[in-house]
Order: sequence, then structure tokens, then C-alpha cells
Amino acid sequence: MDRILSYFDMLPWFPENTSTFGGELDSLFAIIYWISVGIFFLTFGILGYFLVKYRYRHDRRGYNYHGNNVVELTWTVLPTILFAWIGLYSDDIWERTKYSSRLPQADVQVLVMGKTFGWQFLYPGADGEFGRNAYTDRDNCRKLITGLNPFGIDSTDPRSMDDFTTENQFKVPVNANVVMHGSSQDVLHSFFLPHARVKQDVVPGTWMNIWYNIFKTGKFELACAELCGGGHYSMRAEYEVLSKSSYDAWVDKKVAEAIAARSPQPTVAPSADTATVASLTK
Ligand SMILES: [Cu+2]
Repeated sequence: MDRILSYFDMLPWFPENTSTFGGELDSLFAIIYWISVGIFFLTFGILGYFLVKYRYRHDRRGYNYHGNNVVELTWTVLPTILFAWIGLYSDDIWERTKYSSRLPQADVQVLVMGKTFGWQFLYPGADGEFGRNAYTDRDNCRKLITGLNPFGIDSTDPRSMDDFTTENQFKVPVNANVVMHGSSQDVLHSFFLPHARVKQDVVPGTWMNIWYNIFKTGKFELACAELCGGGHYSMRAEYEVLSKSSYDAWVDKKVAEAIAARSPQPTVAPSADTATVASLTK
């Protein structure tokens, strides 16, 4: 029987689950999947049966049928009960994963901005706190958003000094509550981490909450799950789940780069051991 079921069962097509709530979402998916499979075979079975039973016979006449209240009530009430039950049954996991009021205490916060066609990320740096930007001070910083400053960072805020951005790659620590706030520069995109069972539309002009806690280190795929234009296929990126120490080391390195990039560059005088291009091409 298991072999027959697994022939129809597409659930193993999912990538491996890596997030704390992913197992519960997979079970919910499996329940809805098997209910749908049952209803599919029931309705098409009845359809097939009636097709044969009431097929044309030259000695049988068709007749007008004016409805049957019992049948009408049954196929209205039963699906209503079923859908209400699915709604109530899935409410807890839905609230825990999607409700702003149920966001967990963040170990790491990251902003994500979708654009045609790519993803940009802003990290709060070593202090764990964002400076003023289009998320933390929406009214004042939205006008600072440009192609080069997608998060509208106010560089006069000292807390912004160590905030750093990455493009099409991001890293998060393992076993940590990662809380992200996502938006879009242009059209609807959908932030999709298949392994972590996370999918959230990001909408221009507002910030959506996203959170997850991944228990496995490694490299995984980020994709856009909203058909957003001609380059939609290219909105893929890789993210890496690191141990706490590797993650901290990466943050330190990115903070140092960001601070160096924002500081005035010292002019370097040519030294005696600097080979000129001319001497190399001789
Ligand atoms: Cu997209």
C-alpha cells in the first residue's frame, strides 16, 4: 500500500526542511494534499460512474430534473465545514509564522529590498541596531532612497556607520531567530526560502515582517516566487547559514569594509617598490 501511495505522493519532492516551524507546515501541507487527493478521486469517480450509468440507450428517454434540496444542502454544508476546519486547524501555525504580534525576540535583524531583478540586504552591523533609514524612520528617509542607497540610509546618523549592505547573497547564524523586514523598490516580489519553508510577498511602499530560525548550517537557495517581469528567473541568490562564531567573524569583516568605504580615503604616495604599469609591460 505504501508503494502505491508513494507513487502518487509528491511530498518528497520538497527540499529538505531546515527551519524550526517547517515540519509543522509540511504536515499541514500533507493533510490538505491528501484531503484534495481524496476529493479528486471521489468527484471524478462519481462523474465516471454517472457517465457510464446514464449513457445513451435507445430505449431510455432523458427527463428534466429540477434540483434536490438534500443534495444542494449536502454539497454546500460539507465543504463549508471542511474549509472552516482547515482554517481553524491551521490558525495556530499561521499566527506563529505570519502575525506581527507573534514575531519572536530577534537575535539578528536584516532588511531586504527586492528590485527588478535582484535582492539587497541591510545589516545593522556590530551594534545590532540600524541607524536612520527608510525602515526605522520611514517618513524622513524614504526620500533618500536612490539606486545607490536603496535603503535610504541617513549617513549623518552615527549608528548608520557600521550598517552594511550586500547584494544577492546573505548570511544568517544557525539556531537564531532571524527577523527580517522586507520591501520592494518597484513591483511585487516574493521572498522565498524553500528549505526554510518561508515565503512572503514584499510590497513597494510598506515593510513586511518575515522570521525564521534555521537549525542546519550550509548553503541554500533564495528565489523570487512572484512572476515580476522578464528577468524574474534571475532573482535567485544563495544564502549561507553559519555557526555563530563564523557569522560574527563575517559581520566584523563586513563592518570594517563598510566603515573603510565611508571614511575619507587617504592619498597614497607612490613608493619605491610600486611597479609602474610601464615597467611591467616592458
Ligand atoms: Cu521578483
